[in-house]
Amino acid sequence: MESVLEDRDRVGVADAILLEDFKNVEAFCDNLHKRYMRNIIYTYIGQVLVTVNPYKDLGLYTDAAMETYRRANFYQVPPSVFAIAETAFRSMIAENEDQCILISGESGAGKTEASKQILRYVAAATLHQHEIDHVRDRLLKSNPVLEAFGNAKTNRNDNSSRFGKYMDIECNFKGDPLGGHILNYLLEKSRVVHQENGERNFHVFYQLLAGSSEEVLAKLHLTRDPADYHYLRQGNSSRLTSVDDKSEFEKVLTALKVIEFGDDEITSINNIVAAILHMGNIIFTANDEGNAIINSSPEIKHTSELLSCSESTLTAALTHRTIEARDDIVCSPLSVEQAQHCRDALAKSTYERLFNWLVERLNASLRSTDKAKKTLFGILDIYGFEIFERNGYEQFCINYCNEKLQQVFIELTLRSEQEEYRREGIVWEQVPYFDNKIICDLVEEKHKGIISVMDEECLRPGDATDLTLLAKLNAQLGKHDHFSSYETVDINDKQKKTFGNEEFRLRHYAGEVSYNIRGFLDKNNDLLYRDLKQTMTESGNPILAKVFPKKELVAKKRPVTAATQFKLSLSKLMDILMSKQPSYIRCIKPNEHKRALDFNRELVTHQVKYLGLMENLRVRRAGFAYRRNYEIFLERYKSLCPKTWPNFKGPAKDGVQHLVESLKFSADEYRMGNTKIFIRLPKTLFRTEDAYQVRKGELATFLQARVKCFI
Ligand code: AOV
Ligand code: MG
Repeated sequence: MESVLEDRDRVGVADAILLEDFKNVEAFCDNLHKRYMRNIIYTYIGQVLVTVNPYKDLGLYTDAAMETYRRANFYQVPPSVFAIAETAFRSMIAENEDQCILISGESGAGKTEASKQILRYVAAATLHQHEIDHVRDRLLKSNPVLEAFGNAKTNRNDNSSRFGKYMDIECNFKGDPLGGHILNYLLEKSRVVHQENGERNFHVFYQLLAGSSEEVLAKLHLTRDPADYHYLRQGNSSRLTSVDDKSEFEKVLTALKVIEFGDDEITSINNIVAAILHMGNIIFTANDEGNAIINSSPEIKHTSELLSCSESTLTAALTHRTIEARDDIVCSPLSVEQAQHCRDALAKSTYERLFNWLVERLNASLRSTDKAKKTLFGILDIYGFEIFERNGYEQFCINYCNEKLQQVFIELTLRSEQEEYRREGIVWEQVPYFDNKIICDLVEEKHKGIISVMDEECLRPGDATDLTLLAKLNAQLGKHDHFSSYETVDINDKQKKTFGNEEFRLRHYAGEVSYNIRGFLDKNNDLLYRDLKQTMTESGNPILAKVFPKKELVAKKRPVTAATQFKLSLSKLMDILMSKQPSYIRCIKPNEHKRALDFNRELVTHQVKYLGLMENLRVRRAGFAYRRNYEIFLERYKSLCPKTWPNFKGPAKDGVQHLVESLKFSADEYRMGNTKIFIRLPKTLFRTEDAYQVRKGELATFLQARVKCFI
């Protein structure tokens, strides 16, 4: 607190609630800017932490720094992710209540980095004991493994999360980690077979090539050069300047060892990753009848060898489709284009299932055997909102997910605020804010939303295409305020020429995004032909045999579509988050160039606005900017009133009542709640704090004088 007051001009305020001009977004951004240029990337809005990505190592996360936050009082240490972790952790222990840390912000804003520091902090919270160290190591090492398989370079972030992740750390009553559990959400698997210019495939492919020994490489029939593989060269960007694939691969292997993956498991994984690379190089040509045939023999040979399946079965499955119609079985050849599509579908599906298997395998190793009652500490790190030059089905899902999270933020910050006032018996004033439920409904509403229309079109037999889907969306949603497309925009509208005719545009909470409809139906259907499934169920690779179970072949029911599955899993996630005590970290991206000390005002202001930070601030301020437990308030300021100094015997609330009378707070300046004092304006607090500083000075002089008397 002292530092906050002393350095206001130089480093701004540590809590935006202390800003005089709290309604002004300029003042808010000024404060962030001032701090950012002094390498202070953290600022609070009450209990919410706002971070601005520094794009450089500020040395903030040392063990010593962590120690500073242990058992420290939230307001007496500088803002930090560690303070958020500490506060949530303490309240988990003290109140025995499940916690969750929600980290949001757009792609590249710093969510994953923040989540890693939180995990580190919680994992390091307890003393070293053999069994706990074991769990702790596994929790920490799950990160590099998942990042290798689930992160990739995009044009927004060199280490972009391409899956959503929610991790629970299970703790006993002392806060010792006993185990953990990871939930993963919709991996962007299309990346396995295609990357936009400037982007890469998942890290693990490059790591395997750069980091394997010559011997392993030879066994996998691989070369070192990513450019040799169709699935790696489409983005024309195989090198990362920021990380070294070789040393990253070593870290992944070490992590796998710590988690006790067996050598056979690691070989199985490598075989699958390598098989996918070979698969991408399989070339189809047309025979005289125009049907696809494979004549690139080494690729299909290596692929089938590494997938441990028969070469002839795989060849047949890649070039034919068998359809069972009642009692008849018809096997028809595929065109070259269809065969390529089949090959890519197999690559995507195999990779996705490998990823899911990895998560399950990590969960098995994190599963606690301890029967003690557990409290959960959850950390949510998802893919952030993103807009690219070309946005497809994946961006649609990712941005929908961000809309849902914004809903949680709105509901919980307002709800918890309301509840606190109610609990404490204080009147609440409503603050207007933009509720993005309207956009969530547009996407997910039953029978009406985009997902429903899409599913209907997927199920419609016959001539459904992406374009018929677009026409349906236009017809059914064209009048919605947040939906537009070339067809639905008025001919006189200047905007009209900005629309492509294969696009629809959504006005998201975070900005407008145009989605290209191409691929929507296919990706939503997410079908893998039976022939390929069957081939994989017969694989001798134990992981593949597990992730392609035979029972899938006899399942009569059509699997739910990808978007509906995602919608259901997000809805479950919302329930999980709502049932816990939330803490928020809101990450801001300062510039588009991944550059340090480059604070783009326009960009930051836009994020501050759409994240709802100004409303958040206003809500905190509309009522009472500061609130403090009676005990803590009394302890700090007791020297300011003769009746409470040096000690007050009696309930803290009575002591605080004496204090405020002695400080001459007017009736409007404060309220006495059931357990806390609420102070309306920061200036009241400043006045009190100033008085305290003076008093502290006096006391110090007094003490010094006394000391001198003794010398
Ligand atoms: P994201 O998780 O929010 O994006 P990251 O956490 O991956 O973003 O951050 C992007 C990059 O910014 C990192 O790789 C670091 O180089 C840098 N960075 C972020 N936070 C810090 C920090 N506190 N200190 C130093 N550098 C940092 V995405 O996963 O794309 O939505 O899908
Ligand atoms: Mg991330």
